[in-house]
Amino acid sequence: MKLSWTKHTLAKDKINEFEFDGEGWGITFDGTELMVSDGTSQIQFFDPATFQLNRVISVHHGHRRIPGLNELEYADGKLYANQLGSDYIYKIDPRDGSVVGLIDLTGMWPTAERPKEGLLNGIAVDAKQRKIIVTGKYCPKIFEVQFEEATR
Ligand SMILES: [Ca+2]
Repeated sequence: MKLSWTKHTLAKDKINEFEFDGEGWGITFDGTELMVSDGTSQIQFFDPATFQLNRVISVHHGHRRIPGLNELEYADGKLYANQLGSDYIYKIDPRDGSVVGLIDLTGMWPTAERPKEGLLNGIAVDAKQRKIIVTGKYCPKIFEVQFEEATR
């Protein structure tokens, strides 16, 4: 898997690239490290300047690992990840991989309205506004989900 990116979303010149073993499913940035998912329960943390693998966490709730982690978003000290095959978004402590919250979107986009390949794998988090914006593959809608709880 080769990742490359541009300095700005509108820029055309690639500024860097690196290769790593495995698959790249989701990526986000906490201001210090790049966090990359590969469809398992693991999240890899890379230094964005050297692309050195700093550490790996295994996302878990108690003793149970959470597989299928896909799209990632970082906000307000927490990592958010949707899980392939469910309508869950896990809220994760990126320090140790422990699950600290679950956003259950079951029923928001009813199965009967979905194409076979449809899944909720597009997320953006606005922790300050306590909102999550969700869409997905073949999803004709964008949902705005308001948290009731604080995100801390
Ligand atoms: Ca996103």
